[in-house]
Amino acid sequence: MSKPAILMPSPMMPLVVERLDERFRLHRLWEDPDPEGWLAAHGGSVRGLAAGGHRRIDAALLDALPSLEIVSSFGVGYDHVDAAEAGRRGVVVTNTPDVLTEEVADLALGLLLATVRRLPQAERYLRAGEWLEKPFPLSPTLRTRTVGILGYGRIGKAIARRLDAFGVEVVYHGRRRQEGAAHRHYDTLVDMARAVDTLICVAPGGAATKGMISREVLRALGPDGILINVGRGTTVDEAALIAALEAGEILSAGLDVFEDEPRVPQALIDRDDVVLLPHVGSASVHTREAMGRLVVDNLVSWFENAGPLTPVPETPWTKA
Ligand code: 8YV
Repeated sequence: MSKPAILMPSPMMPLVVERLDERFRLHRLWEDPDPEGWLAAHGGSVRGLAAGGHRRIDAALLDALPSLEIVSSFGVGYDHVDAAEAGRRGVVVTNTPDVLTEEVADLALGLLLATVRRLPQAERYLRAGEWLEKPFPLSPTLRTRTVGILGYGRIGKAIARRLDAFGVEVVYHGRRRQEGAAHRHYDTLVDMARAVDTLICVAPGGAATKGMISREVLRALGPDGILINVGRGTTVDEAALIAALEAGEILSAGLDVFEDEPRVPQALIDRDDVVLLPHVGSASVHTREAMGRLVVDNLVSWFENAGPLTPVPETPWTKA
């Protein structure tokens, strides 16, 4: 039997490309001189799709792939995949949960500490020779803070566990109160923002969370407020965030994700009081390789008729 055809619309890490190449007929669409022509001629033969990068996997692309069975997406967030549309067409979507939970939680704590204690600013100060003149100014503290988590899922809980160990009070907002949760729940984001001074966003992207962290929420966080975002840039109204920082309505922000990556607004780059990272939450060799292996393993498992390993909720899998 011929190997199933797998389409890779945009570049992925070498481990994924090499392993898929061994087992499947892999087509690297981004290297094709005429991607549209290739899709028109061969789209009908594609049975699996390996999705990395942020090219949208939407109805238009699915239209070109009538025999598609599975989309195996890199990353726990899959807002670049129209999973509901895939589900309507009987196409399974998988993501890479669990393998990155602790890594992203580690990064969130690092970014929180860096932002509160102004670590990058302190390091720049030393390198500039300013320590020779006078000590670095005293920083704000984590000690008096209450942290509100938006997105109390696997990563949110891993962050909460770390904060528990740090002796910091944690609360959360989600659509529903979670049974048996160790932390207090708030029904609305704005109520939680009023009650805390530090907001950590781990929420997924997409239409449901777009712009949720609004000017109103930032104002509710208050002048000592610190926003940390390791979820998706789209969840924060970036223009409102810049305006709130400029007006002194919040103290600072630590951001790993942005609305239009890799473009970061100059107004943020110009500010010395924010900490900005290039979307590195899961970006260690160890964790990215584990994510890559899971992308491959989902496809292998599917084409061995063993079902998907980690289907997303929009395309639940029940064995026929
Ligand atoms: C990846 C992420 O950087 O898993 C996610 O949802 O945001 C990150 O781990 C991203 O998906 C890579 O494209």
